[in-house]
Amino acid sequence: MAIDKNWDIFCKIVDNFGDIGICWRLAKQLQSEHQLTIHLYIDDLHVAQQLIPAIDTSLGQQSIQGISIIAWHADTKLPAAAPVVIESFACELPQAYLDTMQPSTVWINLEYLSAESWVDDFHAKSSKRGALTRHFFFPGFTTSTGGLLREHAITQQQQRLAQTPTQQQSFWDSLGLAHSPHLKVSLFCYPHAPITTLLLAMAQSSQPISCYVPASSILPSVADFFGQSALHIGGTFTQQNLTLHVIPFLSQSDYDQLLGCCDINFVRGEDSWIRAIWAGKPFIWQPYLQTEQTHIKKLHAFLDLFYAQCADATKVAAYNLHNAWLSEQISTATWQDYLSHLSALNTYSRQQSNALAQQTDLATKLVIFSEKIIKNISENKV
Ligand code: TRH
Repeated sequence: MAIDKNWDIFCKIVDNFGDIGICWRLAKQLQSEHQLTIHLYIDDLHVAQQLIPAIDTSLGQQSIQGISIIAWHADTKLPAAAPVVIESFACELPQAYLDTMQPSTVWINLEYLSAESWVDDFHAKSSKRGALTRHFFFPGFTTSTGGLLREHAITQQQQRLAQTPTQQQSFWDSLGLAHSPHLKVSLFCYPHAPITTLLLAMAQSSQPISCYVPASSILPSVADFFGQSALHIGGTFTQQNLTLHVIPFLSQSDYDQLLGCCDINFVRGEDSWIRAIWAGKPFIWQPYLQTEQTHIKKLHAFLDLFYAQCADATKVAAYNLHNAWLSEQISTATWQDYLSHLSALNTYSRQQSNALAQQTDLATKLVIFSEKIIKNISENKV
């Protein structure tokens, strides 16, 4: 049975860029790979504009890359609900919109990603709200979950980039930078990470390192390390074996290229974490800080899953650097030990990336899931 082609996605920007980063990527993939018509409701166009520079913040509605983007405020006039509605990250649909939903409306709450084992049991459960049914869709790393957000061509694109020096050169040219022969590290993290200790460990590395920092809230810590009062985009700073470049906050596709062109990527939150996996390079993930040490449980669940087949010494080096990144300092020895396993980590990360890319992706699973619900409703099974 053909699924109805109109989907609405609601995105509330709670903090940072993860919510809009994921909703925008999902909207584009549903439109381009599944030929759906997407209306994306966003509550903060100013933040969204950093990821989608084409947004005109003065407009109530606009079309960008085939997606209809709607400014979502308390007084936004909402049309009747689409047949399929994605409520991202429990953002709470407006009452006026809920009032137009039918028992047949497919209402899906898209949850945050976690590698914890409980996700397998909670994925695709539902609860009733009056005559409506709300389905809980959990992204994840196993086949029992909702899968990972992945455009069909991304892993091939990243492999092509890794094998094509001219393509890498064009990327560095676009940033106005020379192609460095040194070990290349990208750094995107939360400001509470032990940034200055990482920079010191890199400066004291046994090999030269080029570090690329997209402009974000960590610049004051980086400035401190280099004894500067502030840093500007385009600035280059050197200490011992470390050369650091402050680059602009990139478009999502350029950020993918940065991840693909670097040898080690420090990533955070949810979306950059998944992108680092598809880049197929060694990466260090900093989870979003949560109460009750939940972020530490999430980190360990992921490390246990991702490094399950990894040789012991390499696995220990990866765990140690992740744990240090979550603590108050990274020692030069921990960093150096990670570097000594880099070749094995590189091969292993590429294998894991390829293995995870064999699973059905999140957008496709969402489409299959909605089709199933629509079919069940039409056959009166719910
Ligand atoms: O910005 P984040 O910290 O978002 C977080 C997480 O999603 C977290 O799970 C959630 O609870 C919280 O928000 C509310 O990290 P994340 O998820 O990696 O999102 C960053 C986005 O920014 C991602 O789409 C990649 C993109 N990005 C660029 O487009 N250009 C850049 O230069 C950089 C550094 C990132």
